[in-house]
Amino acid sequence: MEANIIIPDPALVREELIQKYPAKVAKKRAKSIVINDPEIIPEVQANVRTVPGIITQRGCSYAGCKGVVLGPTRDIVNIVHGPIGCSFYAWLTRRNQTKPETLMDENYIPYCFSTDMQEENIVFGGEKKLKVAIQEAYDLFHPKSIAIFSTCPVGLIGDDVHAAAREMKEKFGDCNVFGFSCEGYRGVSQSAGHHIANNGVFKHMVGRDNTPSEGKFKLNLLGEYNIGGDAFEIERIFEKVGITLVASFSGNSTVRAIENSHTADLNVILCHRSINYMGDMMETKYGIPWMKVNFVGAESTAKSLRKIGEYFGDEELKARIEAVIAEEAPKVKAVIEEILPRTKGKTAMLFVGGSRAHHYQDLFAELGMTTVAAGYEFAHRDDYEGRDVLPKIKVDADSKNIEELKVVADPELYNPRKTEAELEALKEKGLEINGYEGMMKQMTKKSLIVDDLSHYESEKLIEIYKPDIFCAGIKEKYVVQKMGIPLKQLHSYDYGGPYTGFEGAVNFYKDIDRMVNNPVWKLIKAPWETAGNGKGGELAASYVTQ
Ligand code: CFM
Repeated sequence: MEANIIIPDPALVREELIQKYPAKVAKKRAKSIVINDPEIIPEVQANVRTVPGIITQRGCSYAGCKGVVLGPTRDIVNIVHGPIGCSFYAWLTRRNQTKPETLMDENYIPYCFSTDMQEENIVFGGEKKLKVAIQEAYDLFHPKSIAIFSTCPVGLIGDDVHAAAREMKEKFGDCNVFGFSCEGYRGVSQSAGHHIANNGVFKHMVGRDNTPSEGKFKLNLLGEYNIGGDAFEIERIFEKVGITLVASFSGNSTVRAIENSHTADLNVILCHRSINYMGDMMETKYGIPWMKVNFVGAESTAKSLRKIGEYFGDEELKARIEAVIAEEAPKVKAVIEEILPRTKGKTAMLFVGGSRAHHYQDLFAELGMTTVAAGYEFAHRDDYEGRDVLPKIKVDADSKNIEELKVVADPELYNPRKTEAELEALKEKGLEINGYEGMMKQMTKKSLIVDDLSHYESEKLIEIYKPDIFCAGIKEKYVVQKMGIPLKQLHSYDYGGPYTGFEGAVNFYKDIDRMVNNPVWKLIKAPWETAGNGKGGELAASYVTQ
C-alpha cells in the first residue's frame, strides 16, 4: 500500500542518524540501521549490547522472564527475590489480563510478592529471607506453584534460589516450587529472560499432567500474553470455529493448562521472539509441530485460521472457519470503509519490543497506511530476516551465557502428530511448519529498519520523516507527543485493546483514526519552540538553579 507518499532517501537518513556519534559508535550503529529490500533481505545487526551512554528503550532479563513469560499465568505465586523496586515497577503495568472461571479460583496477578531485600541481606545473604517468604506465601495461599525470580543483587551475592526452591518443594510436598536465574544483567536485553523462562517452564511445568485433553482440534497458543484482552478475542474465535485451546503461553492461562499442554496436537506461535524456544523443545520432546500465525489484523486472522484448518485437514473444520470469517467480515468492512478515506496515504513508524513492530504493520496496511520505518528493541536477526538465517547467526559470549537445554524425544510421550510425508504435503500447500519469514520480507523496498533504536535516533527520525503516527511505549510517549506527533503505545495499548482478531481490528482502526486525525497535534508547540521571545528560540534549562 504505497499511496503517493514521498519517502526521504533512506541512505541519507542513515547518514544523518549516525553523523553526531563518535566514529567507533557510528560504525557500530550503522550495522543496525539498514535499508530494506524484501528481495535481497540485507543483514541486520541485532541482539548485541547497547553502546554505553546511548539511551536505549530496552528492558532487562528479569523483565523478560518474570514480567513477560511467567507473569500472565494467574495461579502461580511469583516471588521476586530482590529489592522492592524490581517488583513494584513491574506490578500490573503490562496490562496482561486474566479471567478466573469462578470467584473462588486462584488469581495472584493483582498481588505483588517480593522479599524486599535490604542492605543487611546483601551483606549477609538473602536465602533465609527467601525461604521465609516462600513459607509465608504457602501458608497464606496454598498455591499449586511458586516461582522465584532472581534480580541483579541475588546473582552478585550468590544466593542459590534453586536450592531454596528444591528444599521448600520437598518440605511442602503439594506445591511445585522452582526458581529462575534471570538476574537483570544476564543478557543484553529482556530477550535473555524469555529464553531462561522458556527453559524453566519446559523443565518444571510442561508434561506434569498427562490427563488426555478433550476435543478434536487441540492446540496451544504460544506467545500471546493477553495484553488489553487480546487473548480473550482469540479464545472467542477459537470457540466459534470449534478449536480447543489446551494452553496459552501464557495470557489468561493456568498452571494446570501449561502442565497439560503436551497433549495438544499443534502449537501456534504468535510472538516468535519470546517463545520460539518452547515450540522447538516441544517438537523435539513430544512431536508437536509449530506454526507461525498472526492474529493482529482482520486479514491476518482469517489467514491464520485457514492455516490451522489446513493443518488439521478436516473439511468440516475448514467450512466452519469460512463461515466464521464470512460472519465476522462485514462488521470489519463497514468500519474500514468509513475510516479508510481518512487514514489512507498516511505514514507510521513502529518501534516495539520483539514482535509487534512486525505484526501491527498488517493493521496499518488495512488502514491504507505505510510503515516507513520499523525496528525491534531486542529481537534477533531471525525476527528481521527470517529463520533461514539461523545457521549464520554468530553465537557471541552473551548468548552463550544462556543455557541451551539438551532436549531429546520422550521415551513414552513422543508421538509425532504428522508423518514426514504429511508435513511435506502441508509445506507444498504453502504451510510453513516450524518456520518464520521475519519482518523484512513484508516491508516495502527502501523502508528503514533500525534495531535497538536510541532515543536520539527516534527524535531524528521524527524530524526527518514527520510520520502521522509513532508507535512505541511509555518511555517515548510524551517526548514524541511534545514534538506534535501522536504516539500509540503498542506495549500496553494505552487504555485500549483488545487489538487482535476481528473485534480487535475494529478497535484499532477507530483508535488510530481518532489519533491521526485529531487537529490538536497541529496546535502543539514544543517548549523549546516557544521559549524565549515567544517566536521560538533557545529553552533555558529549568533544572539549573545557579
Ligand atoms: Fe513478544 Fe510481547 Fe513483543 Fe515481548 Fe515485551 Fe509486550 Fe513487546 Mo512490551 S512478548 S516481544 S517482551 S509481543 S512486553 S506482550 S509489548 S516489548 S513487542
